[in-house]
Amino acid sequence: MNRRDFLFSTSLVTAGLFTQKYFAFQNNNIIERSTFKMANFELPKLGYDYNALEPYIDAQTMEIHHSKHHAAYVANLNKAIEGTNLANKSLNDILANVSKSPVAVRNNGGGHYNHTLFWEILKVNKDGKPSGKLASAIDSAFGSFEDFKKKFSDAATGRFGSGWAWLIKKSDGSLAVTSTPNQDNPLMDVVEEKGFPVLGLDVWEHAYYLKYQNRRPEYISNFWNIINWDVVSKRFESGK
Ligand code: MN3
Repeated sequence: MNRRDFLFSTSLVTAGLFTQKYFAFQNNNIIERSTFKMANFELPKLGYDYNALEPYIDAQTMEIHHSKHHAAYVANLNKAIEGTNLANKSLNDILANVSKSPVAVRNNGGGHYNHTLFWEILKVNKDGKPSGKLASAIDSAFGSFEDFKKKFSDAATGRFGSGWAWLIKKSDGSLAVTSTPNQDNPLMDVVEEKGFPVLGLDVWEHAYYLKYQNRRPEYISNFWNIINWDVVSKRFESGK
């Protein structure tokens, strides 16, 4: 077994820990060299079953999206930062300075962050609406909830190719709607309009094609039935 195999099997048995022992071979003996934070971001578990968002998002789409697409972003992010000085940084730190990193870090770090957020803010909630401070902030930024829905839906529909639509909290605490290509997000130092992502919608075809085919607008209009506004409110109130 070579060293790479050994590191791999070690990370399997210790999956779930943020720090791992680092071992190396010396004089044919395995010795512990040091303990440091490995590149070990993990695929988060969903807080619900793959069929929980039906009929708005089908179980097969959810399963492939989470267990294949998101899992690949995590694996490729870990591969891209392994052995670099990014391996002991938080994902937020990595994204805030992503202009200095290889494009694999940008694509896969963004992919991991964006999907983690996406799973968290989904829940069947037909005709649900924001309330409290978030509802007031939406009214002051956009005029009304209906105006916000239109602006956000337009951003999602109009994103050419693959990307995301966002509701962000800017540094002055106010809200804005933005959109980013690929797996970019508003935390990154490469985007024009920065802010804390409060709500995000994945408009990559892999997010909707099995059920909606080319009908992205229908997927977007159904999104309003699956937003967990309690989680979105918490993101708004805690996010900087
Ligand atoms: Mn996706």
